[in-house]
Amino acid sequence: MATKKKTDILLDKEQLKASIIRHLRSTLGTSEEKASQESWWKATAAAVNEQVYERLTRTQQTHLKQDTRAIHYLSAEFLMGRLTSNNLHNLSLYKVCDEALADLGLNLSDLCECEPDMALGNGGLGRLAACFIDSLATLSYPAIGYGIHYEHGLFRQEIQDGRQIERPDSWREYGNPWEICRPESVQEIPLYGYVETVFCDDGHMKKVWHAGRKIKGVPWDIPVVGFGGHTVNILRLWESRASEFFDWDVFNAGGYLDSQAEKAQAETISKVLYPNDETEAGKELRLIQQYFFCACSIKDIMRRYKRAHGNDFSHFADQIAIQLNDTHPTIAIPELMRVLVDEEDLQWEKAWDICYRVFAYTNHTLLPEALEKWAVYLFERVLPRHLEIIYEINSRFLSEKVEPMWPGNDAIKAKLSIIEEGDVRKVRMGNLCVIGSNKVNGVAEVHSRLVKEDLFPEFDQIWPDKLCNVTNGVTPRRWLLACNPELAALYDEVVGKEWPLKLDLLRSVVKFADDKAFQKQFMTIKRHNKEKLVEVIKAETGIDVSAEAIFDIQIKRLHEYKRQQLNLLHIMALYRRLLADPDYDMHPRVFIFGSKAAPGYKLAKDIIYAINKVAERVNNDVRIKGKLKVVFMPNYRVSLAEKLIPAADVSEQISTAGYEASGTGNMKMALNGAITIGTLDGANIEIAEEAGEENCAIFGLTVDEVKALKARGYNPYDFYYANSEIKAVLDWFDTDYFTPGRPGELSSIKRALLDGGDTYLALADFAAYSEAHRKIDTWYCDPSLWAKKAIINSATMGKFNSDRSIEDYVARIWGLKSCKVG
Ligand code: 8GP
Repeated sequence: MATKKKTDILLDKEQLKASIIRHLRSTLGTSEEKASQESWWKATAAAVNEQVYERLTRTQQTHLKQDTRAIHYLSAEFLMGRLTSNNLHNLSLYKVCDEALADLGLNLSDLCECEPDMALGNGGLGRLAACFIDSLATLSYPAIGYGIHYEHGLFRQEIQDGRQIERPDSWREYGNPWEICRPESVQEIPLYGYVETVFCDDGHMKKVWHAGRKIKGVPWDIPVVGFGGHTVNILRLWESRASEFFDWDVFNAGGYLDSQAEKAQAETISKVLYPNDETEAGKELRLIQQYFFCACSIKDIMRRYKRAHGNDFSHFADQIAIQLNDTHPTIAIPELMRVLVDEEDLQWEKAWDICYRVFAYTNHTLLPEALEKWAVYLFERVLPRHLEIIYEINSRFLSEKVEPMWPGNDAIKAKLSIIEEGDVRKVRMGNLCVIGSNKVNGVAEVHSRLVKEDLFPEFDQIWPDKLCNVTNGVTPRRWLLACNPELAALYDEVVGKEWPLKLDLLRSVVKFADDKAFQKQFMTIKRHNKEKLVEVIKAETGIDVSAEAIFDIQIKRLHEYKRQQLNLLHIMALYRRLLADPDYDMHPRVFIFGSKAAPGYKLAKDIIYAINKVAERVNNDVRIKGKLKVVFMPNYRVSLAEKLIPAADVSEQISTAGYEASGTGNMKMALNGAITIGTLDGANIEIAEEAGEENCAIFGLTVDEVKALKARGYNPYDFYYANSEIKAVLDWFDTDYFTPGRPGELSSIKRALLDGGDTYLALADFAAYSEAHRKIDTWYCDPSLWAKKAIINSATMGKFNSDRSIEDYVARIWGLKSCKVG
């Protein structure tokens, strides 16, 4: 008999049961008779952690011994969701745990519901980071994620009388079994103060930053279990605390209360995630958050490097790669320069060469309001030494790169400079990122093209090989294996059990797309998932929907460019058609939304209100015979997405072309057999390439047409007067039809679409969108045709495995070697 490898999972059902009970008693301090569901969940997590920790230690030992190059993924957001089912799946323990708990009279899915989501991110960018660290561990790459241990993640959304109300999210109020505090790796971070120029004995000049205060950074490690359970990497999140350094000074001066204030201030830094998606906040606290986690992470990276290489920095850039997830961690560039030049006494040129080779930057959006800029006066106060360093980087860049290429061209210099001139001078973090990184990537083909052509064209001229593409991906472990167990089991049967690692294997399923028996199996699974969602909808909203209907889902942050308002206009148009003709020919449809709006984004919140008000009216109107339902699911989050996505028939991906960098919900829904109704934007283009355009409902203006229309001068009134349906629907917003007794409550939407100029061209795309929906309806009425398209969509999404994205990063940017943990 073959002997088991060390990494094999050794637990059987009885052992797991015994371990859970042992933890229930000795870790949770309770008994089988008294234990709450929550205690059982934590005892289960503790039992699983025995497996996790052993593998974590083994991984760290292997990485230390092999001393290979590692990637450090710096991100202000990691939208992890829940970890229990994910960890069980990745350790191949899910089934055995399910059975062990059943023996104990418990249900694993119910226990999983006890776990609060780790919502330490806003949306796409944060969820991408979570998928990437899953893939890095799965592919056995030495990697560490660095971020912020927010006490409060993204706000919990309540809906009161149709309006979004934000409530604090307290994900770790009662403890989180998946995190480990590491007091042995605490860091101290300077802030404020002044810079002194010191002349050393040997005559050379040195800059010394005298900090005004220091903040303690306490690391919390979340183990990241790769699929197969061999590699367990970590996600290290920094929590801010008051440092004794400062407290004692104040305390000794007799200012106990002040010391309390300092403590509160220090702890404020990691208190809450900024709830902005794609817009910058420009607040001092946010700059400090960014510096805090970057400085802690750079210190941590230095400590590890020095453990192996001492003060010899000649190998630094060979050993260390740092990925900047958007501009939020840009300050890591001048911070590494500061450490190398001021603290390690490297010459500027040497330090810059190292920095340049270490850093790479991913851009996630073209929206100008997302490119971060900080007032110079703020920088000077909070990070005085960094401002000097940025000036030096800028002056060398302008004289060495810009002047030779565009001699005497001040306009280009002004455009490319890290410093923006004006009433308030500003530091442009995007420019600093491009100048300080050896690679810059966009997140889908079309987005990367626009980054090159529209956002950074001159940088592309200076460094023709710097700008590149890595199309996003999603982890098939969470987004198919765990969230859609029936479909996963079907794929196990048809293509074997390797597909969660090699998603391309699903392509062989295409040959069954016409097979009636397979279609039946596939659509029965979809039906089951829809029936489960019917229950969730009822429980969460009280709304009755039928699984007979087409489930049409738009789930993503609320933003005008994502065009939930276009979806709403079309729903209202359908409602009108049904009122005008109760026999209007359409298959029953349920439109489902899940979306949070940034708390300060008034129009986005108005759109949520309008969706809810239209829903109320439509859902209770007996005249339309239940043909149309509208559901707004409150508090959209990862764990809710896991229930919605497997039940989607139609995936709404309707951004104005050129604005959605990639999208990743589009990939998840198609993978689970939904048909995309979408514009040729972001990764939709690549999805349509893979699935075949005939299997998607593509509509609307293309990127080039959007540009051309805007250049010609777009006037939404042209569409308002030319299309009577658009006019009627828009005029409806001014009445009290959806808000009885309160006319005008929804008028802001009409105003934005007409007088506001309809920035995102909803009216221009309306007719095409409506036509695409008719096509969807016709397809659905032919069950075999629909099943075929759904199957092909699911089977052809192999490209969008985040493992493929990671291999692209490795090949194009990071140059890592995988490091098998034995
Ligand atoms: C998002 C993009 O909007 C989305 O298209 C893309 O799929 C995702 O990033 C991952 O690449 N961008 C953001 O989430 C974003 O810019 N957020 C920052 C302000 C927090």
